[in-house]
Amino acid sequence: MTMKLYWAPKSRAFRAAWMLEESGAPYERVLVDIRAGQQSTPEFARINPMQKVPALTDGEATVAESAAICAYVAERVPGAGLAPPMDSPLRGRYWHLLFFAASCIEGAFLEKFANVSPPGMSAGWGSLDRVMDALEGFVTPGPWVLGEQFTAADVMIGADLYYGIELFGLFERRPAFAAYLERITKRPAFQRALAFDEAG
Ligand SMILES: N[C@@H](CCC(=O)N[C@@H](CS)C(=O)NCC(=O)O)C(=O)O
Repeated sequence: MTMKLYWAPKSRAFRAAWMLEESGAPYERVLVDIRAGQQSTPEFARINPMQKVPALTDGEATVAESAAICAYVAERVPGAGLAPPMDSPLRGRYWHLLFFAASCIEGAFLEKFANVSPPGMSAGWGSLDRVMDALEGFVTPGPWVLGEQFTAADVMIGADLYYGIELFGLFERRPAFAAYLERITKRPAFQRALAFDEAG
């Protein structure tokens, strides 16, 4: 059964689209035009009650939330090697960074988009600066966030740095981020996803 990605250009669905391209698995892209309100139909709400892209169906399975989709695809296509082996101690850092992207980088985006600075002690992501400092450590020395193996965690973190720095100019372009982005953007799967993301 072919996986179906419910997707919109220039959105968080880029993470899932790039991940599927990395996996090499066949999939179908279904455009949900969020600017035209197509996420608000009852049919789509059955796939993702949040009425947001991305969402993925795989036979009877449905998955929403971009980090969950990336982790799902990594396990669904084990031959692609996009997650550390089950017995690897790097599993700890792998899950940490996937959840960090979903819960902390999202908060950093919010600070910039909404121009708010909630008290760091109660904000789950601490502050924009704390997120940026932690991220700088995660991408250093590389080449990937787990070292030699490129994984779904790089897709989440790489997509966010690309969008945050190159597309929206929200995050500071630190030298470590620029070096990581140079590696990320050279990947053929990234380039394929970017090409259809930009084409809309
Ligand atoms: N936490 C979700 C966020 C998804 C999300 O916010 N998607 C936006 C596009 S970037 C969307 O579909 N917005 C349409 C809407 O809220 O109506 C994820 O990581 O997948």
